[in-house]
Amino acid sequence: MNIKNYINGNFHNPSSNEWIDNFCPANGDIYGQIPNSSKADVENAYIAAKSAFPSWSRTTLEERSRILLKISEGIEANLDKLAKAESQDNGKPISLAKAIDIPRASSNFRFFANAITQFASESHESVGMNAINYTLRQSIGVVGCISPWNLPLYLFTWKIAPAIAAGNCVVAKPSEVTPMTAYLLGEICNEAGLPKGVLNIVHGLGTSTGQAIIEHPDIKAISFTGGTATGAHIARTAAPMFKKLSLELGGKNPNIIFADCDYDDMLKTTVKSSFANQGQICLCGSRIFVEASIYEKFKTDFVKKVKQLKVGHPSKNDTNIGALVSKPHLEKVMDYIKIAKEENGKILCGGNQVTVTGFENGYYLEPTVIEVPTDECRVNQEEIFGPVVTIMPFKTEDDVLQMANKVKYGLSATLWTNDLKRTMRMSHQIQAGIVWVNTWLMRDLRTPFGGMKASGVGREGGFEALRFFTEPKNVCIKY
Ligand code: TXE
Repeated sequence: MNIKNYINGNFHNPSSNEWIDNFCPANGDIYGQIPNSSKADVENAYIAAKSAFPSWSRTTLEERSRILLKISEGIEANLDKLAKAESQDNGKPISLAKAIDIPRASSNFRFFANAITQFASESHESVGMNAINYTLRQSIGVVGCISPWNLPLYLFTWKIAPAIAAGNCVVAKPSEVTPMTAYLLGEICNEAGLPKGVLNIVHGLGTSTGQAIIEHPDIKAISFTGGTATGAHIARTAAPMFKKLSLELGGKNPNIIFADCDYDDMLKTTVKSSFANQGQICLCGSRIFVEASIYEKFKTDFVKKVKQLKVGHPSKNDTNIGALVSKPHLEKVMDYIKIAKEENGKILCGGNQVTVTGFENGYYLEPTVIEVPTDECRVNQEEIFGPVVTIMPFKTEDDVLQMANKVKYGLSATLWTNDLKRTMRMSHQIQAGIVWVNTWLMRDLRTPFGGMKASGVGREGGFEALRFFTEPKNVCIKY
């Protein structure tokens, strides 16, 4: 199936008529093609967005909210179709796409449809000076949203919904590796009555199509989720043009387990936080640190549970681990397993590719647990972004805190303990944008979301996203 660009409410072939193959990770087949969009296509998308902006930015909040709610309902009504498309495009189990990805894409629109009606700005009375200041929060204009392949529609809509709720018009690009659900979203937006040009979706490679978006002189803000190296490149490109940037990048998140935790709950959740979505979530707890007194027990129990995970075709309901997203990505993850061995890491389970009968060319990999001799080895420092976790014991709270913070990333952290004082001490000192205590990936969409250090700049979520997608202007009136 061929995908098209969605520009000004219509579907278009790329102007160059150049196409990129789209692979199905479950069997390695090419099952469609996507536009290899050029600068000219991005310019067309920009022109459509620019012409839609004056009217959309003056559309009442009630009307914007009504349309966003209709998009949310449209996603819900197409749950099965979208989940199937997501699973086929990405390799993730269909059960996961149905339970998490697509419902969350719908929630993103519902959440920002409501949030925009509650968004308020400040006023400051300048006492003794007979003046009042108020802050206008104005729509920015045309903004760019660029998203990755791991949670395709989930993250695409996480950016688009607040951008258009705040009155902007958007030029968006999903990952070229997983373009399908973004393509299907276009039709849903038309059916929901989103005015033409408010959202424009261009498909293509990061280095050409994405590059044309980030270097476009009149696309004033960029919200990006993806790899840290790409984020650094975007920052370098956008800085001299003084664009507003929100960068949500990689992570190498510590999962810190103390002996006093609720053990069964911790064990069950740790399997999830290690391997959900084949470990391809920037929030996965990929470095597991376990207090020495329960280390051996944890090791045995964890490995036993991980071995029970079923690697299989994403369309099967009993599949726990589907296919990795692409062949190059599988190769990258496999390389890290090799590196782990060279660094004297001990593979406690997994480590090998899996052949799924009937789908021999799919990109399947066993969930892998590596016991590392030191926290400084590469597999403990670099983002692998696959079904691979490291484990090692720790003795004291100070030791584990140091190891937790001794990476370049700072996205999220998980703590398992019932000691309140320790919870407070640790969560205040851990270098991460998000700390989960006795849980993982529990999301309240009102909370600030993002990372520190090499995990990015800025926060999205709730009013933070609406602040990002608006320009504050102070108006001072003397009376
Ligand atoms: O991401 P890229 P990749 C990490 C993970 C993974 C690594 C690389 O470790 O192995 O990053 O993945 C677009 N201008 N994460 O190469 O390239 C690209 O087309 C503008 C973590 O797939 O960063 C896609 O739409 N855009 C992560 C998006 O950027 C450009 C999720 C992300 O792709 C561009 C994914 C350019 N010059 C990978 N170059 C997370 N934080 O969740 C690329 N793109």
